[in-house]
Amino acid sequence: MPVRELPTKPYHDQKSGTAGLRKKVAVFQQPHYLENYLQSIFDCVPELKGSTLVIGGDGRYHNRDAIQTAASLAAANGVARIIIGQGGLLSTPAASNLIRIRKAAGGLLLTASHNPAGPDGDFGIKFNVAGGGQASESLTSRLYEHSKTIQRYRVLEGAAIDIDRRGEQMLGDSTVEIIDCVDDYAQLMQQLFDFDRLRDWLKRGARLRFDAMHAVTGPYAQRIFVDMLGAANGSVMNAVPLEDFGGGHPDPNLIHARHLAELAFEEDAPDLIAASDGDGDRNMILGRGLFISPGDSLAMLAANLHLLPGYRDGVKGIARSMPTCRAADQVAKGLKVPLFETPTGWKFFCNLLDAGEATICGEESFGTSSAHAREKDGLWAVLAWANVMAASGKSVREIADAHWSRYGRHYFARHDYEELTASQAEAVMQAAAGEMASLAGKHFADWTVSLADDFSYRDKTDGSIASGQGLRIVCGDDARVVLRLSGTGTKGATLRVYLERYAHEAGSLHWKTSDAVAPLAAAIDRLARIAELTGRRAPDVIT
Ligand code: VG1
Ligand code: CO
Repeated sequence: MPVRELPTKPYHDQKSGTAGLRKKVAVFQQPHYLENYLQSIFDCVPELKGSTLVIGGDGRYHNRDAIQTAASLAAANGVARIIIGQGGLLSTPAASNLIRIRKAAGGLLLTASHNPAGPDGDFGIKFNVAGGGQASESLTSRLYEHSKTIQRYRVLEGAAIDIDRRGEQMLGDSTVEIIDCVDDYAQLMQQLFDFDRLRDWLKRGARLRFDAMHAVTGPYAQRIFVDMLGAANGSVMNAVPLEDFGGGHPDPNLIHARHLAELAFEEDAPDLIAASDGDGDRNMILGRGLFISPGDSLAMLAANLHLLPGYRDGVKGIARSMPTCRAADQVAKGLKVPLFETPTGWKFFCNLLDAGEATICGEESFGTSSAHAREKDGLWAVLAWANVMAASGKSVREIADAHWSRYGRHYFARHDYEELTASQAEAVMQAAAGEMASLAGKHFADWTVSLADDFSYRDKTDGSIASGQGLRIVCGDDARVVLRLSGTGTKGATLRVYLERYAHEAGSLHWKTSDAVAPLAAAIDRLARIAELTGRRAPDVIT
């Protein structure tokens, strides 16, 4: 099979967002669109030549075609070994793990996460570097710059591989290895969690329900929960990955997985109810009659992590993205370990994890994970909760109540205004930005502002500075509002408003979240003139 160098014309929109390049499928299907981006990766990351590359995706529409293209470019660009998940499937955390254990020089993760799939849906590609973490901001900007001038790409003519047949095949001079997508990941989970105890817990009657939402975690959950741990058949719902995710929206939150919230309030509800997203990096946790917000989940897992075999040495540090509520800060204080506050996006945790400074990390957007990988990990979070329950003998409700009475409770809600025009979204951000300089010391809802700024972050390891990461209005420990624009959407602009309120008096631990944050929602609406500038009466999604 000859290597061909083909001429191409650059596209000018191959700029990564919060987590990779995400576009409508039709954009990716334009001539040479994917090839251009892939060739930019091979040109900007010369270490890939002669090395190992991991390729896998969340199984969405266009995944299989894109994998053929990626393998052909990889072989033509001199990658020595290409490891691909059977059927083209690899969850994002499993891909991160494979890059680590196989000492790959990088990985191509074909996913648009929780965004809907199908011919009219979204597609995406994320390049992860050696060590398993997402490409840094500086690398993604180099890729973007390169993609704007690219003139040619290399392919292996007539290349085709059988991605369903396990074992080795040759592709030109490269070895392609098709592997079971679950094996290595399941092994990693066994090292971190007490599988005997979990098996026993389930045998003694604990009940688990996990919704894979017809996305990538189905085979992982089925293998781990049912085959290995002995959970009842039917514990895993929607376990078969489908190209269109069954027409659903695999974003595990109270809107898109409302059926799980309803299940949690049924009389005979399972003990632990959970879900993951399209590519397996997000998680949602519910107990009987109770939803655990992601910020609480991070804090509660951090407080209980020492109960789990993989974490007997305790927690070295906790990291959370800036908009994530500050529940974890209280735990860090209690454990006397550092708390790191980073910009939105998992890539900002990677240097802290590499340096061994953070053991557990989390984002309000249903992301939690630990130093075992360099991505957030949905099934890890579910197993961690199950293991804490099994080890402590407590229910989700008991764990939460004990936590809140010790540390206080952070009520948190995120209000999203979707598909705004860019100018509407900018107008809101500017209206708020214009107020920031004069806010300190003023009243905001029922509180007094202690700090108002535009968040920026300096990475201690590489000295890079990420600025413009969100406007925050902080009222001491009591309340906080953050405003930022989404970096993952593929249509219009999305404004995110993050509302947080802290309560620690005995009578204040069981309020309804929407009531608790209502004064903050009203105050930010006045300050940033959200309704007036967007013409929206209410957010589109509240999580
Ligand atoms: C969102 C979330 C962010 C998360 C990112 C990728 O980004 O807010 O916390 O890291 O999605 O998650 P944004 O810029 O739209 O707010 V995933 O599961 O899509 O890889
Ligand atoms: Co995801």
